[in-house]
Amino acid sequence: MSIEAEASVVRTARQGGVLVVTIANPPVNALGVAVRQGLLAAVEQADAAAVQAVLIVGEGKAFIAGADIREFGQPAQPPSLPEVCNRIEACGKLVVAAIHGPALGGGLEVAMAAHYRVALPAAKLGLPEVNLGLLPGAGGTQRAPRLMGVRAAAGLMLSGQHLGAHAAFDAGLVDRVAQGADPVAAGLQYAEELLAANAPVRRTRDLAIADKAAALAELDALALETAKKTRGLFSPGKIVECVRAAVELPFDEGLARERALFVQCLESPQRQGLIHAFFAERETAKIPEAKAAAPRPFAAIAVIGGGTMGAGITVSALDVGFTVTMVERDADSIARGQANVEKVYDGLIAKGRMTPEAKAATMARYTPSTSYDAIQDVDLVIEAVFEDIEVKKAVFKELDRVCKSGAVLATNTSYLDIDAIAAATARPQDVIGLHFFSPANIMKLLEIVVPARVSSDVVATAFELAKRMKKIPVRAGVCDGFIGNRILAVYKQAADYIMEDGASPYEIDEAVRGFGYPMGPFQVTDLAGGDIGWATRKRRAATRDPKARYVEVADRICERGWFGQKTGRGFYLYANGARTGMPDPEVLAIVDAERAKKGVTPRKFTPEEIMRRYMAAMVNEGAKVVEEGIALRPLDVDVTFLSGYGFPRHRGGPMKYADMVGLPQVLADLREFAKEDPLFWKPAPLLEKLVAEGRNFDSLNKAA
Ligand code: 3H9
Repeated sequence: MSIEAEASVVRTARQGGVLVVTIANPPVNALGVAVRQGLLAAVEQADAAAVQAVLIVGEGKAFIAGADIREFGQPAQPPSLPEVCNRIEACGKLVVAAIHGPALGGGLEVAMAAHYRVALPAAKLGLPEVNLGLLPGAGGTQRAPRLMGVRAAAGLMLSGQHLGAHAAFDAGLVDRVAQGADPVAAGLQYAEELLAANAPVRRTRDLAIADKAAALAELDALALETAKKTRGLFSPGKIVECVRAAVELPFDEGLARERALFVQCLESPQRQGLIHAFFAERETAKIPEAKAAAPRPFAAIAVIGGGTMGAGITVSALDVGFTVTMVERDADSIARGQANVEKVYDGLIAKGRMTPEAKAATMARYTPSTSYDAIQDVDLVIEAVFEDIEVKKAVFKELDRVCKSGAVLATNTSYLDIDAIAAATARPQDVIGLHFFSPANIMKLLEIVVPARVSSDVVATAFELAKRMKKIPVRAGVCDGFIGNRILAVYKQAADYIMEDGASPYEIDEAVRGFGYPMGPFQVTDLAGGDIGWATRKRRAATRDPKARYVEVADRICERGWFGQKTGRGFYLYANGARTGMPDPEVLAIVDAERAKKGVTPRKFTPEEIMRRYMAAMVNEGAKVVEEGIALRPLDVDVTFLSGYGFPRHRGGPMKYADMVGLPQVLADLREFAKEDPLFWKPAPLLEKLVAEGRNFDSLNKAA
């Protein structure tokens, strides 16, 4: 790093008796090595110069968003952030931090090492390291409890939540809330007032923690609660240990303890998985079409269909300020559609999360209609009718008839051929797929399915819609099931094989939960309704490879009318409307009967054996999806599963998981399983190629 570059990311300038230190490291002023060096040099300069105070501010939108996450896993470069924070705190001149935007992680640690803090209205203060598998490692675990008390500090670190300016003031994190958006003006004014009042240098390290005995008792309870709530996660428990050190140890020993535990977190595979997830979620929006074309402008949206999906999509659109016209085929259906929308808002009102006035204001942007003519002026249509290609084609013919030229026509489908739907119109360049997940107003994932003839600006518009709706978009190509449901179908099949070969559905669900999923595959089937998968299996029966192994257990269950939770019975028993199912001996008898019919002698599976197969199936299909260009990169597969299918975030997604296990190991597993069933377990050529070349999936993320 040249001197000029160092100088440019941290600038110093004298304003009267104050040395203004400006961090200018776009986009978010992360604390990379040059910033750390610059900050250290600025404090040295302040101590040596004839100034009375130092003001630290950030340029651009952020104060400081934290350590530079890209440096984790690389060799450490001095000075370390703890050193920088300690030096700021030790400064003999009064140090003030003026916070006008995000002050997160290491950013808040810098602010807490300053002697006084002022926040402006757009400030956001937080210690979100836990979301990255880390803990605040630059004194945050020792300084936050001294400023805000043990319980509040632990809560801030364990939740990763951000506090606004006023909440931070109430919590004791900042000393003053100022108006406006200019941190230099607010900071200088505060510094001058402090100087005029002869305010002392006030070091956070010297503040005492009140009532240590009570604090330790609280921490005992919190340790138990955290272990229960964050099952399987590494860093939350370490955060509690650090806070305990803040109470029990002198400051410098507490810092040393924090450092040791921070390094343990840094070296954990969970940190790798979570940081991969953080960047992957930001990469998925970087698609070729967005570089090639600008989105079309849009404000008025139409949703066709008022069922669960249509209503959920409508709520998503209303929530971010769009006007929505909902179209249904008759008066009864549109009344039901409107009721489905209102039900969501009434639920929020009942929980105290929305006022009736806010509901009325939102519903004022909603127009129900039974006529397509009502949508001739809208900019974007999302069709969400029954999942049947003929029904959808008929809707698109109508859209083609009424919609203005240039309107974007989107279909919400989970597996249908969007090229065929586009071909039903005279404007296939305007037709795109938007696969929302249920409930659409809650689930973050949006698969944006790109058919062959769509134009680039329509794809860019769909990504813009996702951004405005605060969804996580993933670009997918057209195939049966796109990225998510196509891969799901394969690992679900693996689960069925494991079941028929000897493990009970309950053992499989338990193994999958043990891996970190909130639910196992058979619980998911029961929740979604067994009839849905049954319909898909019937649809695929004609095209199924006759040589492919087919497990009939689920069909036997569905034939009895046991569709899961909604019928009180599926793979599990749900007595009296219970939401948690109990194992059902009759289901086990069905499984036994099917095994006997196929001549299978059941064998034992350990949870590890179950997961090796489950994951090998998922990764292998993921590799095929990447190879065929259905997903742009492995990270798109990862984000699909993290945000739409409950894949444990700390494992980074299936492809990242495979990289961490090692692709040679995954390939060896597939080859071993292929001895039993060569058709199902045939390794993806991409996987074989990567192993032969000594590469991993991540090498494809970088190349894209
Ligand atoms: C830490 O501090 C550890 C310390 O306790 C101890 C150290 C010893 N580093 O999100 P956006 C990039 S851990 C590097 O799209 P927004 C991001 O990838 C850190 N890069 O914008 C993106 O790049 P690109 C604790 C970062 O306005 C661009 O900036 N801090 C970092 O929606 C814009 O980001 C956190 O966990 C970073 N720290 O949201 C905070 N942060 O344009 C993490 C962002 O190439 N950051 N980038 O895709 C955030 O929560 C949000 O980025 C923020 C802005 C709220 C700041």
